[in-house]
Amino acid sequence: MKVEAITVRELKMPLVHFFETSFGRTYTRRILLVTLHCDGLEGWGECAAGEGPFFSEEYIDGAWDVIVRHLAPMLLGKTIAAGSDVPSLLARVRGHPMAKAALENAAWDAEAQERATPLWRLLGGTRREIASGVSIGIQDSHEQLLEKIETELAAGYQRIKVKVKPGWDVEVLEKIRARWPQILLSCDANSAYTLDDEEHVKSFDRFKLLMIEQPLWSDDFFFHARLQKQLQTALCLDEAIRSARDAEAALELGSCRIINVKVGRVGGFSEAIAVHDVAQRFGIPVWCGGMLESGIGRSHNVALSTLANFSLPGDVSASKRYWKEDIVEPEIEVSRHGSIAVPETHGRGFEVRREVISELTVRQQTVKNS
Ligand code: OSB
Ligand code: MG
Repeated sequence: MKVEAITVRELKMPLVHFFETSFGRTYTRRILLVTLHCDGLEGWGECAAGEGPFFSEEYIDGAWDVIVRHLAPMLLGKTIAAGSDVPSLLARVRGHPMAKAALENAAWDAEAQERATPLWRLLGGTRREIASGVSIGIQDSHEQLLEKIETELAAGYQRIKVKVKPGWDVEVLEKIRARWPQILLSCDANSAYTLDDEEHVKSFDRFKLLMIEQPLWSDDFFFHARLQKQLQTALCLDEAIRSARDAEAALELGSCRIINVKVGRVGGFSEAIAVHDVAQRFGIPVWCGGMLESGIGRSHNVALSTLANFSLPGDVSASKRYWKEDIVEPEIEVSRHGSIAVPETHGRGFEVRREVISELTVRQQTVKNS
């Protein structure tokens, strides 16, 4: 496949309901899409970067700039045989994993179309159905949170994850457990705690959580290992794992017993598969995280979740939880038993809705060699 041109687009997509984490509240997503034009094929990718540099250093304006100015020129005019050829072509740029992932994943997306095979199969997946959980943000009141949980359980979701931070944790978990003693429940702190909170976090053990996600600093393995030794509950790392090498370091140190794999955070499908493989070698389960993606990123998350060691329910949930109207067809849907059926069709298996995309687009630029 020769990369003839690359289009970047920013879409403005209001969320059905705001999403709040320990680092802030989002009402409207700015979605960055890239399209690789190669040999008459279009591969689509989504950059998971947030509106601001709060989950990680990356954010949409920076990602746009590094893609247009540095990354796209490294691919333009190149002939690539596979999505897995892309990381080495982009390696000279340090960091910017979410920007790189958008391009690499678009190349895998195109490759799956060219080979007339489902993307999930190309990635090495085997699951025909994936288990779906939900991530529920911090709400205006405890009642509002309990109502949301009730709705999601009624919809069939297999695991509830709630966001926590100091002041929105023990009391909340107490109320959830009082009402639903048995459900699969986890919490995600997005780095809201420090070592001063050790005793406090240890008190979460009584809630029999499936895991506590990323309680400490976003770049730390060492103190998570120390905390893990003090806890009965499994720790799960999200922010801290940016590569397969990180996964290996974390697992050797004992920093966590579960890993959240986000394809954007680790820089694309190749590295995500490598993280999956490292965890599998250590006997550690992984699950697929989400970044409030549109249908493009969401469909890629579905494909990734079909790999064998994605054995825990992920944060990959239905389009309608986020969007009034998604940009793919069919939209991502979840069964009454909380699972997503993996499409048999070639490529990503969810077609782009061009009219909806152009209605939502607020800026667009095509980069090509003159
Ligand atoms: O830490 O998993 C996270 C959303 C934005 C940034 C970070 C995170 C999240 C989520 C939502 O938890 C997952 C989703 O439903 O897409
Ligand atoms: Mg997280």
